[in-house]
Amino acid sequence: MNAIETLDPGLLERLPGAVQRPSYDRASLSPGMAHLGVGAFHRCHQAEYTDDLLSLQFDRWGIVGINIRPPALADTLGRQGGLYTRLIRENGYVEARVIGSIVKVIDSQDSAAPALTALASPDIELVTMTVTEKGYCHIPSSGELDLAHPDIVHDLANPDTPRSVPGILTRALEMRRATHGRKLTLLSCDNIPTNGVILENVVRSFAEQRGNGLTDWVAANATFPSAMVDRIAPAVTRDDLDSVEQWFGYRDAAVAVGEPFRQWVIEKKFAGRVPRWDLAGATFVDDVTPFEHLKMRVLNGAQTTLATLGVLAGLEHTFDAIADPLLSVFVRRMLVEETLPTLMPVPGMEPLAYVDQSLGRLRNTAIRHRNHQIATDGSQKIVQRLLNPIRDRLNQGASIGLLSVPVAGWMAYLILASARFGKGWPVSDPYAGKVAAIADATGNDAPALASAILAIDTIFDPDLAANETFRQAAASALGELLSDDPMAAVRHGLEQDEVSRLKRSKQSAL
Ligand code: CS2
Repeated sequence: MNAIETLDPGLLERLPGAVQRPSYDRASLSPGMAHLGVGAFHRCHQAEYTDDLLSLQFDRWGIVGINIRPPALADTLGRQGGLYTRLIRENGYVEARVIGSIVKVIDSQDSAAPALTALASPDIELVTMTVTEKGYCHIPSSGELDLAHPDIVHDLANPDTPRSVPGILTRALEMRRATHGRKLTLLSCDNIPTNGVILENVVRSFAEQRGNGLTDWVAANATFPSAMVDRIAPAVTRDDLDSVEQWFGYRDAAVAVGEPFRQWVIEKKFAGRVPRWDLAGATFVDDVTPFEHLKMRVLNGAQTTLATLGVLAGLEHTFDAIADPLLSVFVRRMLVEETLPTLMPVPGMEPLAYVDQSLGRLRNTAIRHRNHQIATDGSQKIVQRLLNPIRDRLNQGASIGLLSVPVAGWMAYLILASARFGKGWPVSDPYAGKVAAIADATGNDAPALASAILAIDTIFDPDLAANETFRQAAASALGELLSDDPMAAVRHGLEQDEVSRLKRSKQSAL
């Protein structure tokens, strides 16, 4: 039997016909940008847009992929010369393409030195990043750098050997100033609100702490555009790797799987040259805010709602949760009744059509996005997905009964995982320990639990946490979610919404 071949540059010319390959001369592609956080999302999004652009307009825009956290890249992408298969899947449909835009990978998990050398190189004109919400070391409720964060404390004491994203980027900017002084665009591609502003905040605050005039240099030589990024690309599984081998006859350790839909809206705020991703389907705009609110509140809001409520209902994936008739009615009603009225007009998008398109995307059974994966780091996600729309609704004097249910869902998800409640699902969230301690100390008393969790002011801004309507809605939903019939919270949310709808329509008829 012949040994199975592994994807590498040598295999490019011999790929099966069903697999598309780069149409440009990859051997002459040189690095011009770096990316921090080479996960499934980057491989399905920025790297694919760049690959599209390179075949339309070849330029010096090869990507240097850097990981400062696990997994290591050397044994997967590294061995494959940066090549990987990107599968687009929708129910029974599969499209395969080998992406060539990553020209080099760097593992910098043990020491920041390799990352710093790459980021400080004069060849690099742009840094993009997907480092997850918590990578910014900011306080979710305020967007400011968390100076008490252990990695920030470490990095301020040891600025030459940083471990955090703000510490590494600031050190790289300092090295650029000291060596060649070239400008840099730093483009966040994470789902945090005003991601460019938050990135700029954390780098500026870190630089301020360093002193030495770095803040002025950064203000004059670096920009931090905001961006809205979108494509559902869950963590890759062994099954995905096996599928490529079965379908196409080669082994690829760095497969990425995404849905057909993709979108990228980028603020036009560049320090120098950037890739013309607008030629490849991205949109360059003056203000990303309306796009960002729409995406985070609708698509991501629906995902978080289905994830935590889905786990509580015993469901595994997003598509399982949205196939549940109750959850599906709930999530659509929540988005249409409560979320949509908080959105600004978005050029070229009809909000209701966007809701239905988003929910349609979540029904894709080939995208096996686990509810636990989306529930990961919920504390870093609920502000932009649920709490900001709740705040806007309260300011409008409007109902929040539906949006409060998934907020309680996040609380219940962490409470039930605690030793005292003992559901035993493994959770990963920087606030898991804090919520478990509250649960252990409080026991099964929903109002007391909700009250103690709402008092965490780094997540819940104090004005919002003090709002009686919100407190009551969260506490009552939490009580039901912790009961033997968790979906009662969802049913009651809908019933109450029905009552207030009837009241509203009677009033408007008078
Ligand atoms: C998901 C996102 O895990 C999560 O938090 O909600 O990764 C989501 O799939 C992407 O934002 C879609 O663009």
